[in-house]
Amino acid sequence: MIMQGQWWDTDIEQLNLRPAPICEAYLINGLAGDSYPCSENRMFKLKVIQGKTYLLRIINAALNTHLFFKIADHNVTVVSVDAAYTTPYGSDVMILTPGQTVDALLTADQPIGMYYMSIIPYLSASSLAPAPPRKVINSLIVYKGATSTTSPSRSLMPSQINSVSTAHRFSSNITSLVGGPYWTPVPRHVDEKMFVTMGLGLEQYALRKPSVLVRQNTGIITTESHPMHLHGFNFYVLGYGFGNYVPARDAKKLNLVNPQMHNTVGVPPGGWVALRFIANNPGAWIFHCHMDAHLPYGIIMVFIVENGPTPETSLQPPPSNLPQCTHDPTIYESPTTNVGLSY
Ligand SMILES: [Cu+2]
Repeated sequence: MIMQGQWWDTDIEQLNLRPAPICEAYLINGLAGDSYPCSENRMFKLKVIQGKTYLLRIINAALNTHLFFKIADHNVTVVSVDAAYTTPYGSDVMILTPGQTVDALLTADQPIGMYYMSIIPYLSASSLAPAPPRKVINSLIVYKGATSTTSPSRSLMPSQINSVSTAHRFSSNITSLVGGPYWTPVPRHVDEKMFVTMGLGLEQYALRKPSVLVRQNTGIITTESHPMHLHGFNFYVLGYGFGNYVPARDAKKLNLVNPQMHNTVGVPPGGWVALRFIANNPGAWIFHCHMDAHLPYGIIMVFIVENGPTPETSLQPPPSNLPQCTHDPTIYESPTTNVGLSY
């Protein structure tokens, strides 16, 4: 498990300020590693045996930053994103948006030694200042038999903080594993189409009942990749693009064969994603940007998915033994509608 995170030397309440303050450091499994003198000897180490293959689950738990992830001298094979199987995809670098997970196979096929496993922020809104610290944060892959005097092999990280093309290449090349566990074909019939725009300084929502939506990322302050996360459902990502979505041009390029399945998708800066999902989970479900500071800006909305025609497609009433709040009925009343809310 590789957990990417952030560390602030500030009151946590300050993180609600807009724009959110820049973090002091990024972390791998809670450790900032040797990029800072004070944490030089506190670096996550993954011990491996030459020739063996390991399954890494990488999680971006950072509050507001996409992160590139790379292992020196090793390629990995991505097998799942957001816990949905993918066609095995070999890559030397990956991008994770806040809240995203990637599972990847790592084969220890290099000479016995030590290799940096590193992250660095990706900021697609490059015109925004101040920029986060552009330090590479390291952890280590340590082969059994490696001597501690060996200096680790370094990763060549994407050179630009706004390496949009590197991020886009990784994101857009993922496809789902057709016929794999839990795989379901993308529905061809669409009941409702939706077009949703979003951006800093501009909010326009034109909503109807869910089933398919094109999400258009616009902005009058700056364009930026917003990691949009949907509760209650996985969705198919049929396509990504830059600029405006033009149905006559873009609709025929959508992937209806093996589109990736996600619950979080990074909308390209100034671009669009085409999503499709089946509204088969009644309740009230939030669809929001996974950068927490963008929620007060308004990049959040709720799908209210109504009950279907049968008991199997309807939300059941709460069980009779569900604890009831009794101390102040003016604050809480027993649910009268079959609506569930998840955070
Ligand atoms: Cu956002």
